[in-house]
Order: sequence, then C-alpha cells, then structure tokens
Amino acid sequence: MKLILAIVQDKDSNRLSEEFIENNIRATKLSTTGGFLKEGNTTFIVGIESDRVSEALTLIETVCQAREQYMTSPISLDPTVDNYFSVPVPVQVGGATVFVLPVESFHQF
Ligand code: 2BA
Repeated sequence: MKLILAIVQDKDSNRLSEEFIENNIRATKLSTTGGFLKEGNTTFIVGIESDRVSEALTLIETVCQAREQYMTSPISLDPTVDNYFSVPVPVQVGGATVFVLPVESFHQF
C-alpha cells in the first residue's frame, strides 16, 4: 500500500474529488496554504493499493492544470522610503505537486 499526498489548486479540487469517487479511490481533503504565495490550496491524502498508484496519478495529471498567478512583491520593505509601491510578478503554479510514500501498516477500526 502507498500514501499519495497531492497538493492541487483549489480550482481543481472539486473535479478531482469527483473523479476519485467515480473511480472508487478513497481520499481525504485538507485545506492547506502554500508557503510561498500564502494562498489557499488543497492537499489530498490517498491511501491506495500499490498497483493502483499509476491510475491515481493519471487522474491527478489529467485534472490539474498549470496556471499563472500574480504575486505582488513590494519593491522596498522600508516604510521610510517615499516611493513605496508594488509590482505584480507572474508565478507558474501547478498542475499538482505529488508525493508517493510507502505505508508501513494500515488499520480501520
Ligand atoms: P506555494 O508554496 O504557494 O508556491 C506556489 C508557486 O510559487 C510554486 O508552484 C512555484 O512555481 C513558486 N515557488 C514556490 N517557492 C518558490 C521559491 N522559493 N522561489 C520561486 N518560486 C517559488 P508549484 O511548484 O506548482 O507548487 C504549488 C504548491 O505546492 C506550493 O504553493 C506548495 O503549497 C506546494 N509545494 C510545492 N513544492 C513543495 C515541496 N517540495 N514540499 C511541500 N509542498 C510543496
């Protein structure tokens, strides 16, 4: 058995949930926050048989799109500087960031 941790954009999370249900893949959704953009994203925890990992990865890859987001980065963090303004910088996010981990044991009580 493996544990998939898939960090996806919020915009893709409902569709991915539906695909998991349709394909009988059990998952838990966590509301998470990206450390860099500090914006919401969604992390799916999926416990799955080893021989179905590639099926789950294909679903994730199919559903999750790469998008460009803008990050507003201050030119100066010094509040004493008069010309304090921000410049939006494009950042490519996603499709999905996925970790596949071994599972030592699995219990449902
Ligand atoms: P964030 O940390 O908010 O990062 C959003 C996007 O910003 C990243 O997209 C990447 O394009 C860019 N980025 C992140 N850190 C950067 C840095 N130090 N310098 C320049 N650009 C940077 P993705 O790579 O697609 O990541 C999307 C989200 O997946 C991340 O949101 C984070 O929540 C998660 N993530 C990505 N890599 C991870 C890792 N190695 N460990 C844990 N979580 C990760």
